[in-house]
Amino acid sequence: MTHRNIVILTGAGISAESGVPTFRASDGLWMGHRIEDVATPEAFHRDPATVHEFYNARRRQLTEVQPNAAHRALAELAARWPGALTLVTQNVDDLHARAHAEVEPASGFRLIPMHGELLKAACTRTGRISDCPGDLTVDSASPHHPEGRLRPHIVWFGEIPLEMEVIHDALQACDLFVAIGTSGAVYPAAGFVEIARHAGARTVELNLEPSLISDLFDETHFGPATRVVPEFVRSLSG
Ligand code: BJW
Repeated sequence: MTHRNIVILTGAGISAESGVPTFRASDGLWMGHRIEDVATPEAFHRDPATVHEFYNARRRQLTEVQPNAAHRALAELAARWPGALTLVTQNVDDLHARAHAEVEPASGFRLIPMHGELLKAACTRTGRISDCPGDLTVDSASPHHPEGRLRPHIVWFGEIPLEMEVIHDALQACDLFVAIGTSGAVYPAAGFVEIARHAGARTVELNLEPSLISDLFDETHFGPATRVVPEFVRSLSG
């Protein structure tokens, strides 16, 4: 089957084999934290030091991990794909960006980190974004406002994910939608498959095991991302 416009949605599962933990492990804890203690604006308001420490630890961990064969297969696809290829990631690590930096993406490619980026910070007064290679504390001053502080550039529960209009337009225009390594537990990302279906796209899920929304896909391929993603990419004619 020949496709032209592709949207790929990735979740924590694509980075799991690089050593980045996924969110919904069996013990219900996420790196020792309950999700509501660290990933809401209310949590940051109540206890900013704990939230900073959680994201500082994850930011430091980025120096110890590398893109894996699944990230690299998508980067190679982006380099050769003649149509539009929109890679939407829910992940806040920089592993897609690093894989794509190793090859020259074709002109129709874009990467959208819809839940933010660990290596960026936002001004609490203006919302303006700056690079954030190191730790943040409650005293980290914003370069954008004299009274501003810095918060992680992360989309927490109750906040609106980034670039939603661009993503929506890409979903409406796609003829192939692929979801990789995501549980289907968090919206709006979990609803993308239905938008793509209504647009007439072929929908494919690649996951270690069935997700909460596997039934919504035309096709499912189960196995570790480092195996099933390169296999699927090889199957696409461009
Ligand atoms: C492998 C593998 C291997 C493992 N190979 N696969 C009630 C009903 C519906 C919605 C809501 C509701 N109440 C509230 C909401 C909305 C809420 C929501 O969805 N809540 C749910 C809990 C129900 N959503 C929001 O608040 C969002 N905002 C919003 O809706 O705004 C309104 C709006 C939207 C649009 C337009 C206008 C207005 C914001 C959501 C923010 C999510 N933030 C987080 C944390 C921040 C980032 C961070 O700290 O890292 O983002 S939550 C967390 O979950 C993180 C992830 O990006 C996200 C998704 O998780 P993901 O990636 O799916 O990971 P896991 O762990 O769940 O799954 C891993 C998968 O990998 C599994 O399937 C494994 O099988 C697989 N896997 N190893 C392949 N080797």
